[in-house]
Order: sequence, then structure tokens, then C-alpha cells
Amino acid sequence: KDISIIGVPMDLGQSRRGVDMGPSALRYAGAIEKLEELDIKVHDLGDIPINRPSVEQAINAENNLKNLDQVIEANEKLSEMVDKEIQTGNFPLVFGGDHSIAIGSLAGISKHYENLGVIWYDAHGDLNSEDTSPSGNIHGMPLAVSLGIGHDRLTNIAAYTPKIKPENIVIIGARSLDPGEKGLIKEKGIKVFSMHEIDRMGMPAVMEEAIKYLKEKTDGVHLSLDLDGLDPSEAPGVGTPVIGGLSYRESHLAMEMLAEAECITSAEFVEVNPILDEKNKTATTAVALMGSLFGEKLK
Ligand code: DIR
Ligand code: MN
Ligand code: MN
Ligand code: MN
Repeated sequence: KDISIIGVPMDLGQSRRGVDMGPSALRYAGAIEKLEELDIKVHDLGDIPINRPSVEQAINAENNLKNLDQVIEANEKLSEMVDKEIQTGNFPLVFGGDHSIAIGSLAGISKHYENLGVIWYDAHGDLNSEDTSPSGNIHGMPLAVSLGIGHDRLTNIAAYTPKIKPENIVIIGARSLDPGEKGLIKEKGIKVFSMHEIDRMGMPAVMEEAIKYLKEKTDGVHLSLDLDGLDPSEAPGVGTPVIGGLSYRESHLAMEMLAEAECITSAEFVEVNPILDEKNKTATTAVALMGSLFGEKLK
């Protein structure tokens, strides 16, 4: 399959500027060359234009959903683009931007599947809503929104809801969950391999179980990889680093096992913030992981 790259230079779903440069950082780190080395045909569709809030909008913002209008606008556009690329028969690969863009990715992708699976590789659960969010940052909400939980204008992006089912989700690498997120995980029975399970079972067993769990009941799997899932020593260029994360080697193994299982049908790499980084280390790691995800070891 050809890969279509869509950049989403957005930092409005969280509070630290710079993650809007993520798509540039990933391209600069050689993402396209890496994929081409693997004999994959790559179509770089460039970046979606992002509108920033006006001063007036910023001053008058009062709800617990920062930059709601702009986040919706960007995600509607992303959803349409992703949808179109899947119709063309290409594999959508989205470059963030903050994690709020997963709302648009999933909105565009899931209409093509009966039972889309999702692997959420992240230090966080991203299962907040405006009622539970401690920050008002929409990047902490995309998984909940995709389940149909949250503000109507977010859940109804692409004019349908929900996008995914709780039993088709696997969260990997979690180590910072807010109280509302923990409640939702319990209530919905969402499968979570937190750092505790990864330490106990080891990454090979975790990935085997995750892949088996999803393969049984899904007809496609989206990989949503938040670079803060990795330990900050390996991926310092992220807005919300959390100590005690996944190693470079564990992450490569996870990507290699996904490549072997041939189960991933779309992907996104998000939260790369070159301003907070050390010599583009985080984007460079992300590109290396893309290599493994797209079968570098198998070729
Ligand atoms: C936190 C941080 N749980 C929030 N979330 C992040 O603001 O809702 N997700 N950083 O990746
Ligand atoms: Mn995230
Ligand atoms: Mn569907
Ligand atoms: Mn995160």
C-alpha cells in the first residue's frame, strides 16, 4: 500500500507552544526518506492550515474546552482528508500536532470499518471530558470523544458518533491517569497495559496479548502513538513528560511485533515538540519507530 502523510501543525489542544512544529520536525528527521528506503511509495500531502483564535476569542474563552472552535475546525478538515485517502486505497499516516487531532483521524477512519481497533500508546488515557478535565486541554480528551463522551460538537465531528467501541481499545504505557479517567476505564472495561503490567509481563507478552485481543474482533487497527508514552530520557521533546516510561527498545519491539502481525491499517505520531527537545531527538526516535512499524526488520 502507498502511504499518505498528512501533517496537522496544531498546538491548540494543550497549553505549551511548539508542538505545532511537530510535522516539520518529523519531516526534518527524515520520515519520508525512511519510508522510501523500505520501498514504500509515499504521498506527502503537506500540512492542514490551522487557524488560531482571535484575541477576543482567547479573552472570552470561559468553558473547560480551550480553543474549541479551532480544534473542531482542524479536526473536521483532517477527518475529510483521511477519509479521502482511505477511499483512494492509501494508508493514512498523520503527523501531529497535539493529540487532540486523533479526534479527526478516528472520525475519518472509523467510517470505513465495522469494528475499528485502536492502540493508544501513551503515558495518559486521554479519556477526560470537559466535566473531568483538570486542564481544559482537549488533547486530554480524544479517546473519550471518540467513544461518544464529551461536548456534542466534538463527538459529532464528521456527523456520526461514536467512532469506536470501548472493547476495541488497548491502552499501552499508561502511568498518569486522572480520577475521571480511571472511573471510565472501570465502567467501560477498557483494556489497559499500564507500566505496572509492562514491568510484570514484559513487552513481548503485552504485545502478544494486545494483538490477539484486537485481532479476534476488529477489522482494522489504528495506532495512535503519543511520544510521551516513551520515557522522557528517550523522548524529551513532549509537552507533558511523565517519568518511568517505555524505553526505546521496548517501543521498537512493540512496533516490530505490530509489523509482523500485519494488523495496523492507519497510524499517527503526535505530541512531538521540537522547542522542548534536545537536537530533534524525539522526532528522530519517532522516525526510527516508523521504520520498525513499516517492516524495516522484515525487509
Ligand atoms: C491530562 C494530561 N490528563 C489532561 N493529558 C495528556 O490534561 O487531561 N495527554 N498530556 O496526552
Ligand atoms: Mn495523548
Ligand atoms: Mn465504524
Ligand atoms: Mn500523553
